[in-house]
Amino acid sequence: MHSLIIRHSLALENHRLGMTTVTIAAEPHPVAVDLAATALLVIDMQKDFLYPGGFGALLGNDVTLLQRTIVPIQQVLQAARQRGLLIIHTREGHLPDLSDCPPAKRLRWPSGGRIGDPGPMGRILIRGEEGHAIIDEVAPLPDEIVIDKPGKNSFYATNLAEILQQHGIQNLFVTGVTTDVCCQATVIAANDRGYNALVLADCVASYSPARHTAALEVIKAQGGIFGWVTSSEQVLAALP
Ligand code: C5J
Repeated sequence: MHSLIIRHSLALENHRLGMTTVTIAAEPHPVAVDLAATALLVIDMQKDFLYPGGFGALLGNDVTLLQRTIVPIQQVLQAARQRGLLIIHTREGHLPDLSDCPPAKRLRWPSGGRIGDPGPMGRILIRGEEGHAIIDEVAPLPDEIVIDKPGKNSFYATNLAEILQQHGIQNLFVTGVTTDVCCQATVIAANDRGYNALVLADCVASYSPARHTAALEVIKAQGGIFGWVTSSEQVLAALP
């Protein structure tokens, strides 16, 4: 927590010096962001979504399609850490007694593939189980914020809004999985709450390349109806 405050103070100091507004190449148009008011969001990079035997795999998906996000997220994480950006990781999952999991979210799948059922990495999508953990490659540092969320949208039933407000955040670099589910749900919710969401296309992935493309199309359509689509390359190139 202490070094989090120091890093954030550094970002605020840079802001005071007027050094932090950068223009990022993006679609549908370039966007200027104040880095002191920008957080990196790393959504649900959990074994349950990226590894065989997790929730994603049990739903019949090819989890290897998500793995191309790992290296670019590592690069963006490293750059964000060096520059003192606020970094927030999320994890989708439920309490062991399932009291925070609406029955409708479980019962739409056959027994054996449901949230809370036993799987090779412990109970599926349950907090504290191996499958719920963030993969080692992008693991949070001890001073980084980790938000446990019971929904797809990262604002639902979490303190994300309060955290962003406390840190004066207006812009979100959005990374993680999956593009069309938790990333898109979070971007739509962020837009309604007044945030500028910039989705890094190579740092998000779907179990369906078609749905990945479609989700990004929806986000950037109509002049950026929900936000912007950019890439790790464009963000890294814009950072001072
Ligand atoms: C899903 C997510 N796909 N993190 N969750 O159920 O996208």
